[in-house]
Amino acid sequence: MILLGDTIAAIATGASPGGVGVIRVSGPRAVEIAAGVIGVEPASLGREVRYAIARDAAGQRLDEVLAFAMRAPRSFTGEDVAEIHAHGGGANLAQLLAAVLAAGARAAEPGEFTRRAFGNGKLDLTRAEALLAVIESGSARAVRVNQELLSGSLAKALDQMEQRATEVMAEIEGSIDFPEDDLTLAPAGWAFQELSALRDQCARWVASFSVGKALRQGITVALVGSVNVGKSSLLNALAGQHRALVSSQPGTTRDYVEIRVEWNGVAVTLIDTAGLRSSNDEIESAGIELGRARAAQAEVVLQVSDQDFAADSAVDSRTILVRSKADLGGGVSSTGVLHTSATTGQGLDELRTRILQIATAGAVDGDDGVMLITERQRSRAQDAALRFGDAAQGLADGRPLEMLALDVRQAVHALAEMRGREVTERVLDEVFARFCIGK
Ligand SMILES: Nc1nc2c(ncn2[C@@H]2O[C@H](COP(=O)(O)OP(=O)(O)OP(=O)(O)O)[C@@H](O)[C@H]2O)c(=O)[nH]1
Ligand SMILES: [Mg+2]
Repeated sequence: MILLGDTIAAIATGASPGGVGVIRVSGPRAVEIAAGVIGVEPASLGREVRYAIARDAAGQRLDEVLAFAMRAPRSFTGEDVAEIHAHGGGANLAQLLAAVLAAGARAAEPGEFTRRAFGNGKLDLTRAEALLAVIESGSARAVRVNQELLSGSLAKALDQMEQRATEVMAEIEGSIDFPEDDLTLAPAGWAFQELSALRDQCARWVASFSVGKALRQGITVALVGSVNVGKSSLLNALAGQHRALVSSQPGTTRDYVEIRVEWNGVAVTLIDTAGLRSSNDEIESAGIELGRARAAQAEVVLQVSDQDFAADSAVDSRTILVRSKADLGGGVSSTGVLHTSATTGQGLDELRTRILQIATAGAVDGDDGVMLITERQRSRAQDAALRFGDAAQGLADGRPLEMLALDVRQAVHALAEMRGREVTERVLDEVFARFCIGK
C-alpha cells in the first residue's frame, strides 16, 4: 500500500528543553516546504548538511538551523523527508513548526510518521509496536527487550512459523482426496508433530507476555497480615530504606504506604497496609479497608505472620506466605512458607526472587528470545495456539481433513494479523493512536 498523502510536519523531539530540537517533514512536498522556510534546498543526507537561517513568511528571522533531506524510498517513512535541526525549547520549535505549516505542511497526527512507514512496508506492526515500547522504556532491561523486537526478532520468528504452517497446510490440502496414501498425516505422523510444536511455540509466546507487561508497567506487591507482625519492617528491609513507621505498638500503620523500587529491571511498587484486627476506631477501620482494596489489585500479595502457618494454609497463585521475625527462633518450616527476618535480612533475596517469578509467571522469555509486548500480539498468539492445537487434536482424532485445513488457515491468519497484514484500519488506528505526535 502506497500512501500518496499530503505532507505532514511535527516537532520530533521531546517536550523537555533540549540543546537541539528537530522538526520532521514527510510527504511529496517535504523538501520544497523545508526549502521555503530555510531559504535553501536541503541537500540529500550523505551529501551535505545545510546550514541556514530559517525565516517565517514575512522574512522574520526564526533560528539558525541545520537541514538535510532523505529521498523516497530511503527514509524512515518511505516518503521524501526533510529534517530541520534547530535549537531546542518548546516555544522556539513551535514558531519554527508554525512556519513549516504556513509553507504548506499539515500538522501530523500522533504516530502518523510511523503509520506511513508501516503503510510503505518499512516496518511491520510488531516492529512499530516495539518502536513505541523503546521510546516508553522505563528501565535498561526494558530497552534491551524492546530493541531486540525492534530489530525484527518477532517478525523473523513469525515468518518461519508461517512457512512451517503453510507446509503443513499444503500437505493436508494435497491429501484431501487421498488421505489413506499419506503417512505424514497419520495420527502421530509428521504433521501432528509440526502442529503440536507450533501450538507450543505460540503458547510460550503467550506466556512471555506477562513478562513484557511486568517490564513495561511494573508490578505491585501488597504486604498484609495481622497487627504488629512486622509488615512495615519487612517493607523497609525489602526496599532498603526507612520509609514506613515501625513500632512495637499494634496498629502503627494506618494509611497505606507505597515505595517504588527496581529489581532486575522491573519496577516494583511495595505497598504496606494497616494490620488486620477488628477495631472500633473509625480511622483505623477505614485504613484497613483501604489496604484491603489496594491489596485486591496487587499482582503479588505477601501474607505476613510472626506465628507459624497452619500446615494446610491454602494460598492462591499470587500469594506468598511469609513467616516474619525468624531471628527470634521457634519457627517450624513447612512447605511453601518463606522464613524471613527484617532484622538480619534472612530470606529477603529469596523473597524478591519469588515475587519476580510470580509477576512474570515463571517465564523469562520465549526460548527463541521473543517476548510479546502488547495485548494485541498476545491475543493473536493465543488464537494461533488454539487453532494449531485444534488441528493437532483433530488429526489425532481422525477429524475430516477439510476441517483441519480450516483450523490451520485460521492460525496462519492470526499470525498474519500479528504482523499487521490482513488487519482492519480500526486496529491500525488503535495501535498508532498510542504514539506521540512527531513519531
Ligand atoms: N526481632 C525482630 N523483630 C521484628 C522484626 N520485624 C519487626 N519486628 C518488630 O515487631 C514490631 C512490629 O513491627 P512493625 O513493622 O511495625 O509491624 P507491622 O506489621 O507493620 O505492625 P502494624 O503496622 O501495627 O500492623 C516492632 O517492634 C519491630 O521492631 C524482625 O524481623 N525481627
Ligand atoms: Mg506497620
